[in-house]
Amino acid sequence: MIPSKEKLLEMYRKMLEIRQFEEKVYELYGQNLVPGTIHLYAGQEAVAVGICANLRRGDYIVSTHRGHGHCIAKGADLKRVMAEILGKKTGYCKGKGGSMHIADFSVGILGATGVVGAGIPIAVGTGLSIKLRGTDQVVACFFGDGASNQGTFHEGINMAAIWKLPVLFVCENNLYAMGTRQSRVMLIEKISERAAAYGIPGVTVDGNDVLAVYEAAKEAIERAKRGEGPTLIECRTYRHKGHSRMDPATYRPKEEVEYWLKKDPIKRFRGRLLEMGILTEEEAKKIEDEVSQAIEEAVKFALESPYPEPEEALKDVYA
Ligand SMILES: Cc1ncc(C[n+]2csc(CCOP(=O)(O)OP(=O)(O)O)c2C)c(N)n1
Ligand SMILES: [Mg+2]
Repeated sequence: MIPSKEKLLEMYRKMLEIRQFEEKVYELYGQNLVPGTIHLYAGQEAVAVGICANLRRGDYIVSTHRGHGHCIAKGADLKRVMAEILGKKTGYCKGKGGSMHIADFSVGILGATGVVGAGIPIAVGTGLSIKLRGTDQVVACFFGDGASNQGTFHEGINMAAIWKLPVLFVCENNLYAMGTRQSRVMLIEKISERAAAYGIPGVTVDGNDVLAVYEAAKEAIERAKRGEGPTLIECRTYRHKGHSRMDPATYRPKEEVEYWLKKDPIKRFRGRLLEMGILTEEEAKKIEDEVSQAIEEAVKFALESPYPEPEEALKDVYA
């Protein structure tokens, strides 16, 4: 079922927010204003938004090193995310975590991790907690194609399967783990086939089609809420930039990059909304301007915020 007009427009706005946010981060990184590294989400927006559009505030997500988009889609505050990335005191971790450590329990963002595959057991524990507490919440766990070769993936999914935990395992297959192409490290093409090994459903969807992702998530959530357990959703997508920092990604064939740029999830969704009569050029322009404004405000807030004091370095480090 197609979501309501309001929902569709909200999804479009979120996708734009993520894209413009990431473009700004890239720019600020180039100006040496970002301590540490960054892994940009541009190109994969349909995944985070398609999944999170199905989640309520009280549902959870577990994010990754490429997590800005997940957090924005789940409702994180743009200003505090930007401030954290710039290492400022007003950021989510008071500037001590940076790009890979955004968490906001108030909107169900349980955190990100720079350890590939490490979010999977956390999501399984979250699923167990939901089951023991007897609520109707769900948890969506994002991870990449590379992470699906980690032991945590196999152990985690197996446990979630036998205990029928309400977890959505969302594999963002962007074809590469750093510079390593999926076909070099896996003899199967569809990662979703691995679901069969654990007796759960697995689907592969076009991860650049936000409505396809939305539908797959909806079905998985209904299943989870019926007590039938987890689903593995593989979303085939592509990152527009290199792996991290200023990686020029020269290991990717030019034709491949062009092919995927043509499949840009935002352009496609915009076109679809115009076609469906949900959006007019005028309305689109208005949303785009509002988003630019919000991103500008987030950057201004972050730039004007102070750095943490050196004396605060060891505060809040351990719970
Ligand atoms: C356990 C572990 N091994 C290796 C790394 C180094 N590393 C960081 S990101 C990355 C690639 C991850 O690829 P994928 O899971 O496909 O996610 P993507 O970066 O494509 O979003 C690797 C190998 C790490 N951070 N943690
Ligand atoms: Mg990958």
